[in-house]
Amino acid sequence: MSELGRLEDLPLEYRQDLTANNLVALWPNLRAALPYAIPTRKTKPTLWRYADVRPRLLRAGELTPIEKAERRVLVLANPGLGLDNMQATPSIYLGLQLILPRETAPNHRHSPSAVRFVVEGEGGFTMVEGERLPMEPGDLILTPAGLWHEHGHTGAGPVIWLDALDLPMVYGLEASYCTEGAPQVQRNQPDGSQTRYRRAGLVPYRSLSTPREKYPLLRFPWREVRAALGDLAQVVNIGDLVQLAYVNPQTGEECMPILGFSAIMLRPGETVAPVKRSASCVFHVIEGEGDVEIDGTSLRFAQNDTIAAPTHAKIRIANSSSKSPAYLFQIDDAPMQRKLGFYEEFG
Ligand code: 1HN
Repeated sequence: MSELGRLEDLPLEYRQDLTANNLVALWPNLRAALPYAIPTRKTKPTLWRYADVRPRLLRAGELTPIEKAERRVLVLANPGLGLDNMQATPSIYLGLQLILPRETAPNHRHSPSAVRFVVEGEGGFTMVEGERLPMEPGDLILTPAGLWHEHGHTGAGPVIWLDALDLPMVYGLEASYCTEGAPQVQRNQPDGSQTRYRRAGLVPYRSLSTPREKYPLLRFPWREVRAALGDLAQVVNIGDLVQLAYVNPQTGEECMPILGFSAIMLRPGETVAPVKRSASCVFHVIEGEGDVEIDGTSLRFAQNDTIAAPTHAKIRIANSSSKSPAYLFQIDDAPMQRKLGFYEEFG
């Protein structure tokens, strides 16, 4: 491997002339753009403690009425990527959103795709294209690109959920925008997608002869995901991952185009070392506590905490309880990387 020429090796007059003509010599920059063996990663292994975020989010509820916020969110921003860029990883936007009783977050739709993972509270709902989806702790709700969505809260006490969006990608492509709309009229069966599609291996008969819906299933109830993980745990060897992916029940493929979603169960006392991957990822702790090690950085996690890991990271996750399982919600950008043809696992 030969040493590449440096910028300083070029005459000043030539460099200035290139600049004046909007030209850049590649060779002094080539190794930065294309490092050997492993990408340059600015993403820092980062943990946001729910105990730190929650009081600040509730304070936002006092300081800023919903009308002044549209969406009342504190963004989980990775310090390695610059807080203003609002990236948990290069591809994943994360925020914790608060809605208070009787508030509504107005109807809109946009080019980025979003999911909501409910963290606490009862009585929240999201309306998607006229379908009212209840939001119970642990539920995953999809609001894909282009679909109208609004939120409301008819219960008591705060409702808080984790928003995950592919915003960094869509914004980076200068393609992120939104449209506002009048409040939706409820027109579908409430929670109808879930009623029709939630059982793996069973789909509505009519769906076989009608055009594919792009997003047939919009809500994945935690109660059922948790039970399915418990069943899977009976047949997976200790130390192997008990992990279920949230997919489109008609195609079996990832349920969203850019970001992927899955749930992991760690049995009491279990430690797992997921295969090293080219995808960046986030873990949100649904239940339990333990330790995660990301590229040598150790982080202790508790319920509702959220953790970001860079691409190509070496990860180890340990459930520190010898009595109770731990459950994690995982977000990654593997769907996008697979589509773009460079997804890798380094087994
Ligand atoms: C959005 O539409 C929501 O609908 C939340 O609740 C957070 C962050 C960036 C762009 C759109 C929502 C968002 C967002």
